[in-house]
Amino acid sequence: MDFNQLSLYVQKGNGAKVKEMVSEGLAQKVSPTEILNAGLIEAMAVIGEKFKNNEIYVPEMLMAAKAMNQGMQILEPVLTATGVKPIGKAVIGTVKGDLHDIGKNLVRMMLKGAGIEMYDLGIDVSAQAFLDKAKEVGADMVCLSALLTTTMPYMDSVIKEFEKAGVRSQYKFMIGGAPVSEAYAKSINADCYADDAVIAVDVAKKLLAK
Ligand code: B1M
Repeated sequence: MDFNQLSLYVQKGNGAKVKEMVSEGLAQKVSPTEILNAGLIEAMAVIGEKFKNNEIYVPEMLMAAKAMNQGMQILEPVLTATGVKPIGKAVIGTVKGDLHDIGKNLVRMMLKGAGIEMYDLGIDVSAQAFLDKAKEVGADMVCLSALLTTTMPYMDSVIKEFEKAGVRSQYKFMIGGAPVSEAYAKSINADCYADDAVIAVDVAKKLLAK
């Protein structure tokens, strides 16, 4: 499979071609993780770099993201296929003010594939919405994603909302996203930080086993 070509189609925002190539790859038994990493995620790294250097602007970034999401839709059933009994429930969302959802969707898919029942609140999610959903579904974990340095502090507000409601100790908090770090997680009293979606699975399993 030509991963470079797949990455170029994502970068150009050609969703139809991305879908076609991902489907062909799966039919040829190419590893879904390899398609994801070498084709799709790689493209977003290039796009991010080009945006930083003012070579492209928000509309191009948005088109690439849409094409990436189309590819991920084809990969989702393969990545989330699981025969295991549910090991816990988690609510996930991108925090208020933040519209980035590709990383969050990946984390959701991988956790679902690991047997965790996932409730996805989407993007731009308020602290109150996280709290309401966690209570409603009886979640074990709350997963927060942020991609902007300006929205990352809202993770603290979410945890504080749970503290204010007197229910903080009933939930484990996992946080992640490009600007987030282990040190930041500690500073806001989150239970853990995961660097990427694969690590998130390990971390979540350990947390839920406690
Ligand atoms: Co925006 N954007 N963006 N963007 N965007 C970044 C994040 C940026 C780094 C680009 C850059 O300057 N190089 C920059 C942020 C700078 C900063 O704050 N430090 C930026 C900016 C500035 C902006 C706007 C402000 C631009 C503007 O309007 N002037 C604007 C903000 C809008 C808003 O949110 N309010 C904006 C808008 C957008 C689009 C809407 C156009 C689009 C998003 C579309 C979508 O998501 N549906 C977009 C995109 C696509 C990007 C880049 C290019 C790609 C993000 C991505 O999907 N990466 C991004 C540059 C980059 O990341 N290199 C950029 C691929 C994805 C697989 O990785 O999301 O990091 P990631 O997720 C990883 C890990 O972080 C981790 O696991 C994931 C999988 O391995 N992870 C978790 C994520 N969440 C986790 C949760 C966990 C655990 C791990 O536990 C719960």
